[in-house]
Amino acid sequence: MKFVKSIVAAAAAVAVLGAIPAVAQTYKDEYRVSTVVPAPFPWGIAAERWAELVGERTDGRIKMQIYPGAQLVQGEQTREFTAMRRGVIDMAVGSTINWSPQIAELNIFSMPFLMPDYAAIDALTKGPVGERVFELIQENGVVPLAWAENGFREVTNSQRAIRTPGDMQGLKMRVVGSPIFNDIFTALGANPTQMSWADAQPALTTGAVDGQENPLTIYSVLKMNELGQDNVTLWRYAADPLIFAVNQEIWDSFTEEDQQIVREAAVEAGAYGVEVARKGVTDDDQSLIEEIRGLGVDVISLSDEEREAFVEATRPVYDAWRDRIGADFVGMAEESIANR
Ligand code: X2X
Repeated sequence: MKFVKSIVAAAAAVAVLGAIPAVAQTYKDEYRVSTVVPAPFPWGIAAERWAELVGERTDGRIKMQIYPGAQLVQGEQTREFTAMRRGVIDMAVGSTINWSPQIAELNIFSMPFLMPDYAAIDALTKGPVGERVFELIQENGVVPLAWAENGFREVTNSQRAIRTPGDMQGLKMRVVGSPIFNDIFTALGANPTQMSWADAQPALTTGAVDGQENPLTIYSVLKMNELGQDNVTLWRYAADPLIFAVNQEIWDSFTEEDQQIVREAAVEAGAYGVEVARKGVTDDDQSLIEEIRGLGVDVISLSDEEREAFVEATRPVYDAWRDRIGADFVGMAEESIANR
């Protein structure tokens, strides 16, 4: 009888304990999602799609609110990853460039002229390099879910057409937040200044800088031609994928069902984001490039030979950063690209 009683008591305890997670399942009023640029930039579109899909599929249980302009870190986009790790930011769709100060391996996508085409970007994000990057992010206390894309970063300026490294001589260039960009533009003879996106826009408007580098989708949404950026050189020297990620504690607070919804929505939004980011700027579809030419902008496509001169000029930077990032990891990337 005693035995039966204790079984009943144990069963009751299990029932109560079992019920606790469901009862205790709480949600925040909103989950704060950080991005640098909003819609209609492809980056913002990808983030919005993620939020929409999650909202629909959780019947509003998980409400994601997008905070563009890296405003949750006062515009300092290179602090986004740390803020997400600490829970100041719940979720983010972030550029590999902006998170590279915390995870050196993310500089792989900024290695000059490593990725010649879109298949090369895919070979990295969808292969062992991408897997390793996700492991590293996870080890840093953030849950990575999916990839999207900012795009190939093309160089623009207000002064002159750029066809050779010599044309870059002395140009004041705004560069993004990893020191590898300073090294690349210094090697090319330009005069780089690192600044946030928030500071870059006024700097371009006032002419404090001569030029910048960003995907053509960014150029076109921002109408950079109206800011005097009427020389564009397509050189595909680097590209930044985007990563969808969630703070670990927030992730752990979700039920398995919710986790699955959030992850699948990120994968879908990421695929859509890549599609939008590549529209009009691929070998098969040059419509955005033509549209920009139509505005009277000088858009130069480098020949292979011309491009090679830039590859040569930045080779010492590539070699130095191979050591900083890790020779094995860079070798893995080179191999994935060679076999794409
Ligand atoms: O700051 C930039 O140039 C941007 C918007 O492309 C990134 O956040 C990497």
